[in-house]
Amino acid sequence: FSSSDVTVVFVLGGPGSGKGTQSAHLVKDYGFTHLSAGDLLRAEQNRPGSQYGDLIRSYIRDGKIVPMEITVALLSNAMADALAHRSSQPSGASKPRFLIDGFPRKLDQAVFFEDTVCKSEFTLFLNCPEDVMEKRLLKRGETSGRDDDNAESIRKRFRVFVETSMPVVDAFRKQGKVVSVEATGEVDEVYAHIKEAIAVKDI
Ligand code: UP5
Ligand code: MG
Repeated sequence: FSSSDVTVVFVLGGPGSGKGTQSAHLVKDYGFTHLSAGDLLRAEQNRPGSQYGDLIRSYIRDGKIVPMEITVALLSNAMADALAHRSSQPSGASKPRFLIDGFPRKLDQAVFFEDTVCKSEFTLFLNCPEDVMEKRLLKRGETSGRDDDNAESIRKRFRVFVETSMPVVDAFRKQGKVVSVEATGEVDEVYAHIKEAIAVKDI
């Protein structure tokens, strides 16, 4: 994909910072196609006949980052699918826009994706302290059925986020490509901050 044909915005932030929740709002107001790397991996994990099911399950439970070949293939297939659907519709004139949530989680993934799939326009970073995120995830864990919404997996996810994924945000920040938003308040309050912060962006 060429960034002259599609717009890619990454949504990054710690586990439970609200990436999925806020992406849903952005889809409604800006017509983004939302692609959650974690959701795509969970779908692949549960797809009958997938050769990666067991691998993905064990990586996610341990909060480890799944080898990027798998994740990037899932993402670029989902982008191609969305574009194929779109071209059969009498679409508007604007470029297709993708919100890619929870990816890239490692520096080499960021470089690989931008070199081989598409350059990102910017990264929306949801900044949230661990105690707030932990509370949200434990609460969700009461009903989510997610293998990684338990105290031990959450601890591992936080560590991987700090050690491995924050460097991605820092690298994009050095390129002047990060919009950072405080993600601690109520959902609507955080969303209002996001809208304000991205108003200056050409999307
Ligand atoms: N909630 C949200 N916002 C709130 C607010 N403002 N106030 C109060 N509550 C709020 O929100 C989490 C919970 O908090 C929900 O119950 C929500 O209602 C509430 P959500 O919007 O789901 O937050 P999100 O940041 O999306 O949290 P998520 O748990 O999805 O983050 P993770 O980054 O941990 O999960 P993800 O699915 O992206 O990845 C899971 C695993 O997949 C990774 O650990 C890794 O093992 C693997 N993975 C890869 O290997 N590679 C990838 O590229 C991606 C994932
Ligand atoms: Mg999510």
